[in-house]
Amino acid sequence: MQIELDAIDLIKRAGKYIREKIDGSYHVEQKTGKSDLVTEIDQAVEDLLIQGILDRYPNHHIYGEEGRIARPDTLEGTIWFVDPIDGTMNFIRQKRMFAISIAIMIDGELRYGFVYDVMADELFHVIKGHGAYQNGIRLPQIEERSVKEAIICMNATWVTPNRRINTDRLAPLVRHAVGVRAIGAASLELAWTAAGRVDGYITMRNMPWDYAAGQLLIEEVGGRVGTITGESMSFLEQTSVLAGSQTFVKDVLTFVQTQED
Ligand code: 2AM
Ligand code: CA
Repeated sequence: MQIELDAIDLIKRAGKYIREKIDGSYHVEQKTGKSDLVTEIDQAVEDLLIQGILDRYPNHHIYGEEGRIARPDTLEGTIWFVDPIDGTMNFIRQKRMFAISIAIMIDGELRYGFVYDVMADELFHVIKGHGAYQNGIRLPQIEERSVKEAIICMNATWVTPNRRINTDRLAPLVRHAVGVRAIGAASLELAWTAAGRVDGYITMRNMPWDYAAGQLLIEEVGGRVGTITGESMSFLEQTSVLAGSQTFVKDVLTFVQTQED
């Protein structure tokens, strides 16, 4: 499919650009706070991707994290959800474990997803109904694991007092799980869930460009993605994300509901 080849070509070119720039100096700015950052590189990569998409597909819409182009307010037509660097903090401080995340939605349906781990040169990609792949090798169906068999990707923020969820609901998950990991890049945490390296991902705060590509990867291998209360995604606003196998998601929903008073 041409659109798939075009997306991969753009992502690989953007990845090369990031690898060339990562050890140079660049300007860093805070967006909503000290953990929500943007650099000149994020912006340059978003510009490069937008230009590449519009050169080939002038009628398509783009929903990009850095807002370098007006965002659509409906899901009609073809929309590219673009995160030029998912895990900007990792990009700046760890210099690894960040991704370019792109999802393509056609008339409200996710059809293509790409998560490119730039420093590992590892591309996860999915075409709805035609398989999910890790560097071209097809991923098997997701393993069905309950919380007590699972390694969960989750940031510690959500089990310390916060304004989005009562910690009594999530802390028991940490106690029951085999282990908890935090990568710091939502799209990679979702791709790793699809690839079976971890068993699920939970966050209280993601935007569509963070989760859309990873969501399709997980769904294609038989998993489930929704909000922490089990609803489906709107793709237009900030949301919680609960992702994993059918068994994992159902189990977490029971935990969260059991903790309700
Ligand atoms: P980012 O690096 O592209 O901003 C862990 O921080 C994950 O949450 C990353 O995927 C990060 O994406 C995302 N994230 C950080 N701040 C966020 C915010 N204010 N809203 C939504 N997602 C955010
Ligand atoms: Ca980003």
